[in-house]
Amino acid sequence: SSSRPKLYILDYGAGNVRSLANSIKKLGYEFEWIKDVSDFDKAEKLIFPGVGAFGQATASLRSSGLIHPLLDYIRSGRPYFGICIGMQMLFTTSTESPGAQGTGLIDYPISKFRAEGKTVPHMGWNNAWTAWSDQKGSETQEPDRGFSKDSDDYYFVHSYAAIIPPTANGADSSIAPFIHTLSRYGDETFVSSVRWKNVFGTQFHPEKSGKAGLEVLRKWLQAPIEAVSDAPSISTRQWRAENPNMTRREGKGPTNRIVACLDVRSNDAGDLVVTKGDQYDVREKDDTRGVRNLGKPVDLARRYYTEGADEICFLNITSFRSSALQDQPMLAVVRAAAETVFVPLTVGGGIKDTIDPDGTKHSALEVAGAYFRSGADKVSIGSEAVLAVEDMLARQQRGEPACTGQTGIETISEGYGSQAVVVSIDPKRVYYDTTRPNWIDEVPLAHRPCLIIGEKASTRTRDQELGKAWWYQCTISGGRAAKDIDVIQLAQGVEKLGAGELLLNSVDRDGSGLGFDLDLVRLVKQAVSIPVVASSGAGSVSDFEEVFRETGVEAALAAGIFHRSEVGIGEVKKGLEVKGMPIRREGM
Ligand code: 1PR
Repeated sequence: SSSRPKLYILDYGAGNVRSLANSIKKLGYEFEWIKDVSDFDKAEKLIFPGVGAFGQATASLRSSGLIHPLLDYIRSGRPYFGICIGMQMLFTTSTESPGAQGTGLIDYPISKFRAEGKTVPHMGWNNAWTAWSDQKGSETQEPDRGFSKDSDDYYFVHSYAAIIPPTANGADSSIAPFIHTLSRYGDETFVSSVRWKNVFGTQFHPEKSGKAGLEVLRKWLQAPIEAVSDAPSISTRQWRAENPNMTRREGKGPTNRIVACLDVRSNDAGDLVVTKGDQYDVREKDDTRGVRNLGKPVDLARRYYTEGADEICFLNITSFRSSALQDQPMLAVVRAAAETVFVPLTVGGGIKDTIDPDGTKHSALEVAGAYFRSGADKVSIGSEAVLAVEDMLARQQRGEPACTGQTGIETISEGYGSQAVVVSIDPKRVYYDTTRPNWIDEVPLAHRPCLIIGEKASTRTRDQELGKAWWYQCTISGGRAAKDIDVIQLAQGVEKLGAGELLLNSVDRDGSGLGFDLDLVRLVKQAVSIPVVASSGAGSVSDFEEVFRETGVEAALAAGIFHRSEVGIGEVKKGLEVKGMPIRREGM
């Protein structure tokens, strides 16, 4: 209604802000974008969804002349909600960008997580607990900010945070009055939200945090403007950290992520459908050989969101045939899905330098940008990553530097952050008959680090693996062509180029229901320090439990069993919970 406070969003073009816009619309609110300095005067509420790096954000705010109006806005006492970098902007400095100055409201440094014993960035679902207890010492839940239960999880993507040292004395710390919730990553406790008078901020992304995140947004949108000093005053609260156990409190997360994957392509009638192959063959086994149709992409994505998928992945499996930017239907699918799916969305297929039929060139960065603007949080690169690492290995052989700064992986991770770049790997086993004498001589030296002997394999599900050995060869164009690169070379190569996550498929296990290829997953997980999503072969709840337990991957993905409703996402989560593995409870 017209009596509602006038809401503005500050965007500086660094990433996916469409999801925030969508979630606000979904909650029934309207907003305007801040377009110039004078808009700050009109704003009665302001959200700043910062993405990217601290230094980039401050530099861009300074160069566009927005930093002082932003500061004036915050000082005026009108409500401010900063998300991620938008929250960090309230602080003075960050070790991410030495020399860069935030607004300085909170005089406390933002610093990097230690990488020992955990992967950095902290990417995934984690819980947050209110950092205050009331005078009687009981923990307050402060439902007025939407944090209802300690068990709710929120989606985080960041390497830097306001980290509280274990020895901190809460009352003395300059950050104490601002802490609203704390969270724990590995052995470190950090501030997951701040609240002070008119200022509120979350390190996590409420617009990507399912129902729990929408609730945090809704409470803030609902709060009247006058509620400026609605933060409980410091005298009535005690920082929980004064209790020495508080910063050492066990965090729950990050949780084991369950990803639903939709392979999308046009069927013979030209409609985009969700399809699913066996060993990458998506055509019916009968005489028609039509493309298998398992449903409409947007409908299925919505279903999986409701059922509690922690992440949704769209792979445009035939995009190598055409130009992704010409592929308007795929952009439209992402745009429509982002209107109803409030968990992270990954989009893959055709993310590379392309040339339209009319000769117009598009860089991989431009193609990715189009998907981010449509609502994708990450892009996934397949074939192009193999070619990039092939070039890299050749350069290294010639004694040249490994990186050129020119590949899609490099330019996109430079522009949008490495957390936005997934590499999808399609490895295929190359078998040897170990009953033959000297079989080992046939195995190229370079690929021996990923050789698995069938008798010793932990994934033996078929007798035909006995008497055999194999290594994992990378393929391109949906498994149609093989390259002389193994899965370890590829994984380590793309990590060096700046990929932030690996989506590890298996041509052999795809659609088989035989379980994940544990040997493959373990090899890759141990070869890199970025998160790995295990994919291909899930047939039952116990397959998920097994892959998390045996390999330590951060996420597991399935397609067929979800599409055919053989196993539900909630069922998978229940199975993991029973085994004591942390999961996000939404959808259960
Ligand atoms: O090479 O950058 O254009 O990207 C193309 C993308 O499309 C790659 O990520 C590649 O993995 C994917 N792709 C290409 N062809 C196929 C195919 O199936 N014919 N799909 C394909 C990959 C694997 C997973 C599948 C899991 C889980 N399919 O997407 O979801 O195997 O399935 P399951 O649980 O049923 O076993 P580029």
